[in-house]
Amino acid sequence: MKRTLAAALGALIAATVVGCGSGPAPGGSADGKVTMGFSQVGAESGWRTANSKNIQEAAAAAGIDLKFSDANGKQENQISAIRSFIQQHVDVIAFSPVVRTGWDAVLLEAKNAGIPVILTDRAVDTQETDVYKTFVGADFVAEGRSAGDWVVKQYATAPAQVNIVQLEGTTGADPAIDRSKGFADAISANPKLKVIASQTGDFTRSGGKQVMEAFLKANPKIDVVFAQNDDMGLGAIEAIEAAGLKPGQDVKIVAVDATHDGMQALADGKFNFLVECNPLLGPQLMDLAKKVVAGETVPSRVVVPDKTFDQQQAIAALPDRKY
Ligand code: GZL
Ligand code: ZN
Repeated sequence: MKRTLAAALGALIAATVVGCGSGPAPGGSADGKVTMGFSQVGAESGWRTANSKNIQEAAAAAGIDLKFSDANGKQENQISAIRSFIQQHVDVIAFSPVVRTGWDAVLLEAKNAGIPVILTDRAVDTQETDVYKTFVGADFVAEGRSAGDWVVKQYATAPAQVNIVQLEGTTGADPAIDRSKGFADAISANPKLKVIASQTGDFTRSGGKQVMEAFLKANPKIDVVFAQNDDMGLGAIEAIEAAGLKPGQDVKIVAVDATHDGMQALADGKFNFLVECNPLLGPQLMDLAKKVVAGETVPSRVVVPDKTFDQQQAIAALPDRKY
């Protein structure tokens, strides 16, 4: 009698253990937490550092075990980071692709390893199907258009050609391609608005400064700078002042990101208009990751809202800006 009872009890315990565990713990982490491998572009701008901080805080808040790698702006570093995440059998991989192309092979490797991928911030061009589950980030074309619309409004009654120079983001990066497109679309409304020079400043302050110095040497009259991120615009301010001109007055500046330093420049009258690009993608990313690991369907694209700021709005918003 006793033996059969013990056997039955043993079987019952075994069943419950297998039942609630539903197979091995996710991501190889013993405590059953979701493990995420995250490959970040680098630390090139104020936006990026705010984005990284937010992702790390959101992972902690969501109880997600985050393996975070900084690629220092190099695609090959992102590819090797993703490969190592696959080796580590993480539950989910998320990354912000530094450029749009060149991801097919490594995305297929993740798919064949059965590890879901989420794109955050920047998008990719790929011919492969179902190699990432979703994208969460801003609409960069709309951001470029908002910047262009501001220029169209500012110079609606301009009697002569308006000379615009453009500081482009990292060559081949989704935000650089899309912001250029949106801006060009918007300013095509007025043929007097001319982009007389356009070059990459690689989303950095030093890049923006160097390119703006060259633009100022080569072009006697520059009316407007479209900086595809604040950091390049802040570099342009230094170059404009070094040339004895007043940024925000002699040369107007419109930029994208609306990070703290950009908002301060706008409040100080050295920028003229800012289009926000929200870096606080962390909470939505972690929520999507849990859903994807649980096998739930998620939207293919989650676009975060952006706002625009003029000087008064920047002054009002600055005190409680989180980044
Ligand atoms: C935009 C992001 C861009 C920022 C830059 O979402 O990819 O990269 O605009 C950053 O500041 O370097
Ligand atoms: Zn895009």
